[in-house]
Amino acid sequence: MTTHYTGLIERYRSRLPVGEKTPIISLGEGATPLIELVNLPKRIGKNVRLLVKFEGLNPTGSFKDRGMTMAVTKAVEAGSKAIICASTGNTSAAAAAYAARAGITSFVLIPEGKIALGKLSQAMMHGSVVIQIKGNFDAGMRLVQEVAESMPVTIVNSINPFRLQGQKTAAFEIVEELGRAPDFHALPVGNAGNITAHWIGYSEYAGQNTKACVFCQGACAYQQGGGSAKRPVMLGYQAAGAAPFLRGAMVDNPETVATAIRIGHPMSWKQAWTVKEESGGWFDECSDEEILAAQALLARTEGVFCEPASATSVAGVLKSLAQGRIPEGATIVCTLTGHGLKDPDTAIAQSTRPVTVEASREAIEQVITRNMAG
Ligand code: AN7
Repeated sequence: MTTHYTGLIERYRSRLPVGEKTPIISLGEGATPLIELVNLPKRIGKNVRLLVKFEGLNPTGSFKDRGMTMAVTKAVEAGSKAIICASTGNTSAAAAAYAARAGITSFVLIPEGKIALGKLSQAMMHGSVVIQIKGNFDAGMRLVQEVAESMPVTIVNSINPFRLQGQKTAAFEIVEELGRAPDFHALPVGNAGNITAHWIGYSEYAGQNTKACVFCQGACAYQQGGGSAKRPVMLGYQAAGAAPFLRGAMVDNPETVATAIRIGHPMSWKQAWTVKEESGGWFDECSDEEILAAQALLARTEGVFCEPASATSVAGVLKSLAQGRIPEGATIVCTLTGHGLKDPDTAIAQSTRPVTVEASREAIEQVITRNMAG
């Protein structure tokens, strides 16, 4: 028996819109670790089970690979020779890599100067046609939709419904690993595609309907749980400067250090409100300071390095725990959407600078003595 893992489409084939002849484009995405946090709950003095789903360990370093394997697979199946997306960075990295794998062209629109260095390097290295626009993600998204009307390019942003189909598999993995759905599931929210995809995944697994699924509008749930299995309460956390779900309206000039979620006009606006309603969840916002503090806390107390946007899920949960909105005893999963290496500039800016010394034994010993506890 072979144990070679070949990606989430093969693993969840029966639950995804692929056929026998579909040419699967995969880089071995999915099957990311669900890490139980051991130090952080003690540190905040809360009796909770807190786990992080580290999506930064996907092939291009973010959860976008789950959606991109499906979107590019379906684009190739349909005979498309080029894909296009607007991106705050991670979608462009994934699109570039999967297009390279498929041997097709990728065009990515990114906001000039506002995407993290690692993500830019990925899109460039994979040979994408990188188009920097003098505008933000929302402007790029509008342009992509306009251009795709007249040009032979397939949009691979999350308005492409195959994206959410791929991303829903993260929820399958969590239920399979925990043996049940968590009580709460927290995610950073930008376009709100991922929170919607997770809800679709949890709903399918529980054999329950959801109106958030654009394919079926609530009619195609898998009936495996007999319609009775539990689903989590879904929590969506936004950066305060880019929080349309908190304002209850689109935001025209979003700003945040978490550039991945610097989005003011979310594409899955309606679906995300449905997720909130159906799950009994909520949206909340975190300041840039809270986001960076959570990122550093994860890195320094748990050894987990995620990018700033990803830490928003943990920052939000810390806030909701402090407020008593999440009760003690709860099992909570936070999605860490992307790897910390994506954004080295932000990591370095908030960390202690390295010391520079002579290349001598004495100098090193001095540094050790100075830094030993006690
Ligand atoms: C690390 O790459 O929209 O709420 O263009 O990169 O599903 O949009 C990125 C989004 C969270 C938000 N965390 O997810 C893009 C892009 C990270 C991200 C989100 C993104 P959605």
